[in-house]
Amino acid sequence: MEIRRIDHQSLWFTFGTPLQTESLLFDREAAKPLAAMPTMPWELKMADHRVQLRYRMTENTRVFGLGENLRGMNKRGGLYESFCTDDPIHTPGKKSLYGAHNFLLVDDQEPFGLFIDFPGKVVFDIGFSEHDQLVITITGSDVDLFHFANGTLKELTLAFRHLMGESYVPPKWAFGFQQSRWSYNTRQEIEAVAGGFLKHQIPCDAIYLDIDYMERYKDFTIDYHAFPHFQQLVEEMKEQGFRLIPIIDAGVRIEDGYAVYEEGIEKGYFCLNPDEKPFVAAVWPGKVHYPDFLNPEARRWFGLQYKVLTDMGIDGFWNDMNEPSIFYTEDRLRDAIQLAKDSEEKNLDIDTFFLLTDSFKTLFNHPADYQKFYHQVNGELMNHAKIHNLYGFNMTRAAAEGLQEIDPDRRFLLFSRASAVGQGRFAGIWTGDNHSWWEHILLNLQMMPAINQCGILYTGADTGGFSDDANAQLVIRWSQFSLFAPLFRNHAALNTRNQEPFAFDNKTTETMRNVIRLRYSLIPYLYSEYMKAARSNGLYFMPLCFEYDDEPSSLTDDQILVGESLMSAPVYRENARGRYVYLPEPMLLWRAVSVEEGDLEVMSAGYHHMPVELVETPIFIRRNRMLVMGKPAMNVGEMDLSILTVLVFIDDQAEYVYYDDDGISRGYQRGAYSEIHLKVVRRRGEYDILVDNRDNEQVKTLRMILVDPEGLREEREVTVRKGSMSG
Ligand code: MIG
Repeated sequence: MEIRRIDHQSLWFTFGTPLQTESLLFDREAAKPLAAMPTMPWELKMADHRVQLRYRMTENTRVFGLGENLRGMNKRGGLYESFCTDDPIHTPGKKSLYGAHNFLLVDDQEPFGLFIDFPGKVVFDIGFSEHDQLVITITGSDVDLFHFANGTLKELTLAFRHLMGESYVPPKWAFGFQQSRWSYNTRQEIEAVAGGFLKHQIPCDAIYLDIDYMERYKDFTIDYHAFPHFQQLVEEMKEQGFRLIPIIDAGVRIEDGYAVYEEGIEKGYFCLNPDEKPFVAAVWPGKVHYPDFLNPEARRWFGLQYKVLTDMGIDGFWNDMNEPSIFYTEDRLRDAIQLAKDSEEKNLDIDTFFLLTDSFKTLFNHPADYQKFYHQVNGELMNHAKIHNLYGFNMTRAAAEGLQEIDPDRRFLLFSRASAVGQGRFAGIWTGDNHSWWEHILLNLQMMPAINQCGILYTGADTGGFSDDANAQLVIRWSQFSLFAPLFRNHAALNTRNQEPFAFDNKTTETMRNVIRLRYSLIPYLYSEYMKAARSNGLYFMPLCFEYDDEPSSLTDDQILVGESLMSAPVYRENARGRYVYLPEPMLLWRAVSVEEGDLEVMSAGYHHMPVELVETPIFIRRNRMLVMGKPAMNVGEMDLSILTVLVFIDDQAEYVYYDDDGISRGYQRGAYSEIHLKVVRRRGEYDILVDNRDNEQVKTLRMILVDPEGLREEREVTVRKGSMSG
C-alpha cells in the first residue's frame, strides 16, 4: 500500500496496481508520499483478494452521496452495490441502478468523504447488516482510494470534485423543455408533436427520436420509410424551433453489409470471447457485438460515427443500453430452451417448475454473462466484470470526444443512461426507467443532489414517469419539480398513455403551459447557476444541510436547494393540496400560477403547512438572495434577455453574480462570457442598488422587485450599460 497527500484535504491510498480509470484528473506527480499510515477514522482489512473498510457509526452519523441510487438522501440503513444495472423497476429494495458512483460523505463529528476508484463491483453496507457499521467491500485488491477530510460536507465535495475536473456544459437550449416518447414512430408523428406545441403555444426546444428512427435498430442509420427526407425534417423542425435528439444504443447489430458492423469486425473493435472471436449478445437489434470502448482506437472510431447524424443537422444525443444491457446470450437461451423441452412431458413439482420459469426470467442481464467477455486493455485481455462500471462511461466519452473532433468549438447536448465518476466531465445523465408513480417524484428529488456530488451536473428524470400510465395531476406536479432541473424532459414508455403537456384536458394544457413558461422565465437564473457550478466544481442542487447547520435541516430530505438563491419543495402526493415544509430561515414564497401571477408571501423560519393548489408552483427565495428572470418565449433562442426581472428577498444586503454567454460555443473557456454583479443594500428602509457590469456590451433593463422581511414591496427600474453604476 502506498499513501500520498494531495492537499490539506485529500489523501490517496493505492493498493496493488490499479487500472487507470481516469475517473479523476489531477497532478499525480505533485502528490507527496507519506512514510507512515496516518490515523484514519476507518479500519482496513485485506483478505481473499478484497479490500474492506469498516467505520463505526454513532447514533447521529449520516451518510450522503452514492449518486444515482434508491432510498433517501441519507443512505443509512441500506445495502448498495455499485454495478451499473439496467433495472427498469426502481423499487426500494433494489441495490443497483444504472450508475456506479462510489463517492460518499460521512457526516459525523469530523465529517469525511471517500471515493473508491475501482471499476468492478463495490458493496456499501451502510448500517444494513449491523446498524452501527458502515462496511465497504471492494471486490478486488487493486484499487485507488481517496479520503477527504478537514471541511464541511460542501467543502469535502468540492475537494473531490476538484480532482475530477470541470463538469460538462451543454448548450443553453438544453435548458429548454424537451419532449420525448418511445417512440414517435414516423415523420408525421414528429410533425404532429411539434404542431401540438405550436398550436397550444407551449415552449419546447427539443423532440426525441427513440430507437424506431433507426433501420432495424442499427446505430447511425435512419429508417427512411418512416422518416423520408430525414435531413429536411431536421431542418424544418429547427426552423420551427425544435431540435431532434436521436438515441444511440451500445450494441452494434450483426448484419452483413452494415458498415459499422463490418468495419468494427475488420479492425477488431468489438469485445471478445476467451477464444478471441467477437462476443455475441442480443438486445433491440437482435444479435449484436459490443464495441470495446476501453480501447482508445475503438472509442475514437465509434465517436466519429456520430458525424453521420451531425452532418444532417443533429445537435444532441442520448446514449442508452450502455451498462451494457444484455437481453440474452445464445448459450443461456439454448440451456433454457433445452430445459423447457426436457420438462415438456414431465409432471413438474414446485421446484422444477420455478427452475424452468426462472431460466427464462433470468436471461435478462444475467450476472454471469458479464463474466463471459473481454476487453483489450494495454494489449491484454481483461474480463468485462472487472471493468464493468467503465463501459457506459467510455461509450459516452467516445461520443463526447468524437463530437469535439467533429466540431471543436460547438457544444452538443449529450447524456447517458449508464455512468461512473468522471463521466460528468463529458456529459450528463438521465435517471432511466422510472414509473408514473408519486413515489418517484420524491425519489427524483432525492437523487439529484447526490448525482451532483459525483460531478454530474446535467441531470433530470423522465418527467411524468416512464413506465405505467400517468394522470394529468402527476404530470403537473412532477413538472413543478422538474422545472428546476437542468434536464427537464417528459418521456414515456411504449404502450403507455400519452403524457405530452397537451395530451389531457384543456385545463391541464393551460396549467402545463404556465408551468413550462415559468421554467423558461427561470432559465437566466438556472443557466447562470449551472455555469457557475460547472466552472467552480460547485453544486447546482444541494440538500439543506449543505448550507444550514441546524438539526432539522439535516433531517429534511424532501426539499432541496437549487443554486444559491432558491429552494424547491414540490408537492409529491396525489390529491394533496399542500404539504409540510421546513424553513431554516425566513424565506419568500412565490406561489407561482404563471410567470405573471402568484402570491408573494414571507414565511418565517420553522415548520409550516403550506397550501399549494394544483396550478401553483412553490418557489422559495432565500433571505438576502436574488432570482433573475427573463421573459419566456417559444424556445430558448427566441428569448429576449434585454429586460430582466430581479426578485430580491432582502433583509440587509443581497449580492448576486448573473452569468451569461453565447450558449452554444466553448468561447466561455476563453473568457467569452459576461457577468453582472448586483448588490442591494437595505438600510433604515432605504435601498441602494449597485450594479457592476464590467464585461457586458448589451444594454439591459433590470426590473428590481424588492421584498423586505415584513413583506413590503418596492419596485425599481435600473438601466444597465457597460460599467458600474448605482441607483
Ligand atoms: O429496453 O429505447 O431507458 O428511455 O425509451 C428499453 C427504448 C430501451 C430504455 C431507456 C428508455 C428508452 C427505451 N430503452
